[in-house]
Amino acid sequence: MSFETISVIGLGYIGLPTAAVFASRKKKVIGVDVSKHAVDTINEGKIHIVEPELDIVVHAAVTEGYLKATLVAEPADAFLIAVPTPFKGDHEPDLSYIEAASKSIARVLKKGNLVILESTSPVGATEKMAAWLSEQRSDLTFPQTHGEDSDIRIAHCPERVLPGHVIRELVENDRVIGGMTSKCSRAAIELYKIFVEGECVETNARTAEMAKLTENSFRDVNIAFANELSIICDKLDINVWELIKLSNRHPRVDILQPGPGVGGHCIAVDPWFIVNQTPEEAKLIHQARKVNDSKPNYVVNKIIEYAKKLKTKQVVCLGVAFKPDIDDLRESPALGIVFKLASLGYSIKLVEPNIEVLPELLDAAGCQLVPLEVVFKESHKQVVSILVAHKEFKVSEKLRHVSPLDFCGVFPESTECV
Ligand code: SAJ
Repeated sequence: MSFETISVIGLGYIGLPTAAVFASRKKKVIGVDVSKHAVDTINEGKIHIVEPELDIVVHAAVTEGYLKATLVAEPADAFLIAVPTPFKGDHEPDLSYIEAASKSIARVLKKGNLVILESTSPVGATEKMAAWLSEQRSDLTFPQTHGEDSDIRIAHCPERVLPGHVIRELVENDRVIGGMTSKCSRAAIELYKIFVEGECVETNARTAEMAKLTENSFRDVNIAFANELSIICDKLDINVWELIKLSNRHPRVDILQPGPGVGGHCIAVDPWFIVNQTPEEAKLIHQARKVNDSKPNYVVNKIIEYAKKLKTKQVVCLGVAFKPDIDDLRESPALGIVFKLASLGYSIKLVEPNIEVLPELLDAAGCQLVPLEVVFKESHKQVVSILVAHKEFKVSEKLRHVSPLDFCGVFPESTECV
């Protein structure tokens, strides 16, 4: 198959880098998004999200004429859908963005096209997407009814890149390619081989969907284990960081790090897709979610306990991002901790080296963004707690000496670690 024009639907954290990398390989790329702001920004050669190196790749792709963004889908040889799959209600996956994206491309589909679902999805979502496409286009044949002879090829190829390292990981990581038929898989492999230097491994769509959910659930369960250990160790007066370091010296043990909870848009979301589909069976995965979701509350209680000891209502929180060395505050456990303390009448100062202006909601909650130096003034009259292991905190000798409540092992040898 020849892929000269590639369309990417959804120009967010995954779609935009993917579109830009295809364009950097001199393919004509049409990016489609419902946000006029995103479309206009990209067409100016700029980006509307934060990701290292992405600005350079997008700028080059747009100025050289290989990438353009539009609000309405146009014909192409291959379509990649990379829209969000959040959950709604009681952790039920919300496929409405995939449905809307499918309907938006159905109109321009033609015989020989390849459609790929990249969005992290519950098992069966690719089949649903195929059904939505076929409902719209009864003049075309699809793999669910015509197998290898279908006019349209369909596959699920989940993204697996780590925010902050997207451009490198897109190229270097192996890809799981799950076609609805073997011909579909082979077409998708050919497409990804345009820029993927890792291996493209063939499977079916359902296994590919489950592989992605499994990877993130594995990480969630491992972090839950570490978080549970941290609570047990606190009770037994053991330094959890030392404990994990020692245990990890075993050749077959590799425990992750405890923290104030699990944030971001993936690890805290994807395991629910498995729990939602198989609630009776997914007991461990469900319990891990509960352990990680309850950790911020545990942290709040530890801070309150310490504040009572110091007879203060002043708390300094170090870090608000959802993980170290990024500026992304969305779905951050630290944010939840800060809001809870503010609602209980604590006066909160925040140190977040990765942002310059406090988001409105934090401002409205009475929080103040301050430089790290503030911590060293009257530190005995305030609870200093580390919520994110940013590099700026790790190198501060002065910070080590104020004995902060360290919830993420910035100073692992300290006895105040919890
Ligand atoms: N965290 C811990 N302890 C650890 C590691 C992480 O508490 O030892 C916390 C982080 O602080 C953060 C959360 O977990 O709050 C998630 O961070 P992360 O770095 O583990 O993962 P994400 O959400 O940035 O990216 C994950 C990655 N998945 C895996 O590593 C299996 C990435 O490869 C996926 O592409 C991404 O999810 C996604 O989009 O699904």
